[in-house]
Amino acid sequence: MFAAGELDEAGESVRLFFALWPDPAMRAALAEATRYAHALYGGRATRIDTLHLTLRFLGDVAPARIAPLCAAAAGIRARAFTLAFDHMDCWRHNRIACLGASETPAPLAELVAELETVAIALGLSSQTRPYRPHITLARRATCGQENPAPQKLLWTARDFVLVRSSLRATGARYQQLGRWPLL
Ligand code: 2AM
Repeated sequence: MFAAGELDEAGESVRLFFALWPDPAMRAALAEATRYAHALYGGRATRIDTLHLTLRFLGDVAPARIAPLCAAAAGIRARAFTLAFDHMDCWRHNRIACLGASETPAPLAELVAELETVAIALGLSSQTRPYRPHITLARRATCGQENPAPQKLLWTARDFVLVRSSLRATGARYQQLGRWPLL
């Protein structure tokens, strides 16, 4: 389903994903949602500086993939869009508390499809699960019976990024490798 642990000749790999990264105003709004989710569901709140929306998780790939991924991402011509986060969710199967968007705007679906084409062209595994836009606010959450309806949060996306994730005991550390505009 995902790229399964690709290694280069030196036995190295990097964990990558494409994402939307919030601007300071959106990050502040997401910080408030995170505090709310943490108060409701407990668990480990997402560090505020790492809040994001994943577009396409690529998994562990050889470092040599970074340059062609960036070149392909630079060739994407996708439209800017506004995404409405309209509900709080707590997923029991992986204990993630998140903000969800009921509607996937057409330009977002097109961008995700373009990134899928990029991944396949580079020989990475295809994504078989349907895309569900969500922002993880807490992990190891204790999901209750009811999820409250939070205030609607609108995110206007004007660019997208390629991110490297390094897993640490204290949580993932993220490094942006490239940023490309939406039109
Ligand atoms: P999540 O927050 O729902 O776990 C970096 O790990 C980002 O990629 C996270 O936003 C994570 O989503 C997403 N992701 C998607 N599929 C993943 C997978 N199989 N393993 C780890 N992260 C994944």
